[in-house]
Amino acid sequence: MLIGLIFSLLISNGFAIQTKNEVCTLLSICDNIAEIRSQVADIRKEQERQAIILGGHPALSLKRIREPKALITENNVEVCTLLSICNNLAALSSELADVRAEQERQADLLVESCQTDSSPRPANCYEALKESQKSGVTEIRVPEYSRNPFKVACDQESHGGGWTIILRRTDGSEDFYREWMDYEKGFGQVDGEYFVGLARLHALSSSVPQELLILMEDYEGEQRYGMYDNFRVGGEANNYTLESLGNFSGTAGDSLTYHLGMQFSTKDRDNDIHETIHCAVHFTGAWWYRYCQLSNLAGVYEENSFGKSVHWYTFNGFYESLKTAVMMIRPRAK
Ligand SMILES: [Ca+2]
Repeated sequence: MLIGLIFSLLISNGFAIQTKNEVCTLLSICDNIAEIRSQVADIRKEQERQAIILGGHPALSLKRIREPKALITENNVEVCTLLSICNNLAALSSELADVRAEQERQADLLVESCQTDSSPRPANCYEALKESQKSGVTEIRVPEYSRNPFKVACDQESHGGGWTIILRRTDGSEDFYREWMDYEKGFGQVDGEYFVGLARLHALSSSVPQELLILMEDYEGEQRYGMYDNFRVGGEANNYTLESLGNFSGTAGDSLTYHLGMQFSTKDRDNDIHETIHCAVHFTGAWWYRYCQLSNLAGVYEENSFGKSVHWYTFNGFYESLKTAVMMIRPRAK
């Protein structure tokens, strides 16, 4: 009791040991560590805020930072022992390593941001078409996504042109059986097989109503298409739900309206409504699976087993894979 009173008197002048006269005790060490950890936590909060400012799309930029374990509580009720000091120092060391890694990442982002290319860019392939750009790879800037432009492929011939290609299967060169993070960011070669990425797709389709065109060809050379007149994909918060499709027209039949209202699923995210099957794993793809699918354009190329292939049920059924499948969008004509 008396010792406790003496300790409390000794440390009552503040956390830090500021003068040589102050006695260095276990408690004062614990208090100092607690104060340092609290300051590190403040720095991490500030880093999270800056990550959003620097990174553009927060879901892609904000590295998940581990929550520190509170080995010393705010009111310091934990027993202050050599063991707890060692544990706290270990935690502090790990937290500082995280802070440093994040600081280095943000420095890279800052450099990139200072080098931002601010020259004008079309916002999509329809604008590129108006600037007389031909089919092929072009750079677009979508302010809702990022200040920096990114590359997409444009189809300026089919159905009047102006189409931004969002998914393309042509030769099986790219692996489409991938995880959520890849589908969110996009992957592949923009001059070949690729997926534009769910975050970009949301940004592209959320500002202006879009038409969706799907061109498909089977191995007999038969070509069909499907068009929807009001295509929109939701954001990260609802797992990029297929929010709108509008009316269907075309020769391939409608194998997508079945998926309307569904969230996107990948092999590591089961967002379908099938209670016993993880559709993305079962059918080796990634899609707006329901219970499970009528279309699977991100399925396995040249695969011919039930449901796993690149298929569009009302064109080629559930077995034989399509030779080509291209999805593209264009701002809807007013
Ligand atoms: Ca499921």
